[in-house]
Amino acid sequence: MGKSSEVLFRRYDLNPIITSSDLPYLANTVFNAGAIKFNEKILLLLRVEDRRGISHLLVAKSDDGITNWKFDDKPTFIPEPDKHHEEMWGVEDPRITYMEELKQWAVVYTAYSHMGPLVSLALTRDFVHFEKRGPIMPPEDKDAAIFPVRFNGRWALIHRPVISAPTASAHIWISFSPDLKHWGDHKVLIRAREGGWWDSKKVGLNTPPIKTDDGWLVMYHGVRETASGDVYRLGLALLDLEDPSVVRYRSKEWVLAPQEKYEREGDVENVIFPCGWVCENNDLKLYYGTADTSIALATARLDHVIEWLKETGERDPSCV
Ligand code: M1P
Repeated sequence: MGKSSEVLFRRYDLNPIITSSDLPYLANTVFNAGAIKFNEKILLLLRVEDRRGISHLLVAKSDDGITNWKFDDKPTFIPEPDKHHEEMWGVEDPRITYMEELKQWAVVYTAYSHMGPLVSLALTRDFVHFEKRGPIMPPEDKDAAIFPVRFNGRWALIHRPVISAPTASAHIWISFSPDLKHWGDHKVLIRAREGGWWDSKKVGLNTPPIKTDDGWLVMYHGVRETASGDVYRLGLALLDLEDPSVVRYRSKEWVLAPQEKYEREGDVENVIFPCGWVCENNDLKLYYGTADTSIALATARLDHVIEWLKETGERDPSCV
């Protein structure tokens, strides 16, 4: 098939699809949305940053996942620092997974506490009522998503702790839990590469795992530090179906990088940052935040993505 990474994902012509001027109330920016199919519609759980700099989450729904977005008329999921101290400076970057066993959706999000960002969990059936379960990883940790099924009786979570001295590095980890509360068996999953690589400064998970015949597909961001600041680009990995702590393939090249004006200019330049994707009949819709300012859409064919990854990807020899 020989697809190149350059044409794997195609941007929607009329990007960005959602900006702050579309929202039903005044806000600074809208970006980094969780995305799922819900009751025959595409549901986005948008991160909205208000004009204090604090983020909350807002539901938007659309029949085709591109146009005619209907927004909740007020914030859907707000920080509640009185009950949840860890949400003092906002709730950010939700990743959503349907947990068949629980018959509920798990929303894993970043709570911005006064001790730094950490990973929190909420459960919902309807995206109206949420049961907040509180922090599941201490600071500094973020960029997390849960798998939809257990592995040998345990849930699995991908997340991204930050290590300070001596390396000041940030790699993607996987952890396991019998009850969604107590997490252990922590293991590095995807390391930041070194030197000149596009993902040499840090990496972090973007989208929740999609189950395919060839493994669990995930998308992650790699950051490179340049003379004019950080550049966020997107790569892929395929994890073993039975043991998701094993990386089967990891892309060498990025599959999407900031290129368009709306990706290069905004509150934070040169950032593309998905938190969700929806796959139906082999059609993949990727929803991504652009420059921490608006939401854009790119599409791909799932079989092309998997084929490309298997043809050109590498096994990560450095995983422990
Ligand atoms: O500003 C770019 C992104 O920075 C953070 O991502 P990370 O810590 O993984 O580099 C996140 O806070 C994200 O929300 C933001 O888009």
